[in-house]
Amino acid sequence: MSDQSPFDTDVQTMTRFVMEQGRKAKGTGEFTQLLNSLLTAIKAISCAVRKAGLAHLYGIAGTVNVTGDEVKKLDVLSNNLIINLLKSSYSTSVLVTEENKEAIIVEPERRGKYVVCFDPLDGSSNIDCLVSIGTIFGIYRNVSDSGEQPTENLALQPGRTMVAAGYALYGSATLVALSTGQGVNFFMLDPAVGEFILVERNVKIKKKGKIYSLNEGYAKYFDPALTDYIQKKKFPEDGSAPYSSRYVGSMVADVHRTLKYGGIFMYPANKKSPKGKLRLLYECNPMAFIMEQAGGKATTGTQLVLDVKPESLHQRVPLIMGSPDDVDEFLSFVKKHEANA
Ligand code: AMP
Ligand code: P6P
Repeated sequence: MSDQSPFDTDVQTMTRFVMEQGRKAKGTGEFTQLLNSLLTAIKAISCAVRKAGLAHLYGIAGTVNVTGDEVKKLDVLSNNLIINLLKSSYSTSVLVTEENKEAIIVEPERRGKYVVCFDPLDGSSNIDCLVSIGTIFGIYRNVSDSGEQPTENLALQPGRTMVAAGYALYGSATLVALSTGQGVNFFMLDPAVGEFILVERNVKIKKKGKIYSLNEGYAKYFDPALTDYIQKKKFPEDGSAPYSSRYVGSMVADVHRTLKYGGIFMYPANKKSPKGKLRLLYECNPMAFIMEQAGGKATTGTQLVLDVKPESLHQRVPLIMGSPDDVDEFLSFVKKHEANA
């Protein structure tokens, strides 16, 4: 009798996908353990985000994080979930999170060979108005000699050395974008089953888009090259149509839209924020890894993000990323203005 059930009885869940990749990699299983533990934390965060209004998780937790942002209860809960799930995966040795000034050195009895840098709930200033928010993570190998006491310096590796990176978007649905270096895959959470389902394989960004995304409220502080570039997006001189402007103010939402629709997302340096606002280790590097794996480009304006040698855990870098032709066009304006300077 043919299977009449409406359900796919062989659905490709993220857990299966990660285990299959693990088998192919002929690894010890530690990396698979790390990814699946992280996914459990993300599912719990998604559940909390969707219940926050009812569970009174909104509102200020009464503290501020290392970068001076007010810490909201969901931030605290998300941070603790990821720390606890990663530590209990026995696969990590150093954790760097936006919410903790110092790196977390995992106790010896639970230590593994990976370093994870993460922003547990990015865009948290948007929590109370229900705008999409997200989790961002980057995974490195612990490159210290075995037996050596791990330190925060293990997290100061260029993004290019990452083993994997990704993000979770808590939007109209909960989606995870993951790359382990062989392209980008999208997984959507089926809340009925509590599993992420593979929905898009080997995602590629458009070569050129029609959307620019940055906070134009800072136009007063823009440098001449940026002002010139944005002006040309609004008033093209080649007879093409102007670009659309889209800006959510929640990095994961803005980057995911850029990945899906093409175009350019920018949080550039400006006179008010000479290094930009976004943090290298747990915002720019993971997103740059994903963007490059999807055929996009991510630059600080002077070098590729993934080539930056980090100097401190919470350092900021300017970020311009998206469709390669759009990023290259922006860089041509930088070059033009440098030549005229
Ligand atoms: P492990 O021995 O489990 O720590 O894995 C060693 C290396 O194999 C990892 O650092 C990854 O580069 C690769 N690998 C292992 N498992 C997976 C997986 N599930 N997905 C992708 N790559 C993996
Ligand atoms: P602005 C959210 O607070 C965040 O860290 C990113 O998610 C977002 O891209 C950026 O700040 C928005 O900053 O200055 O435009 O409000």
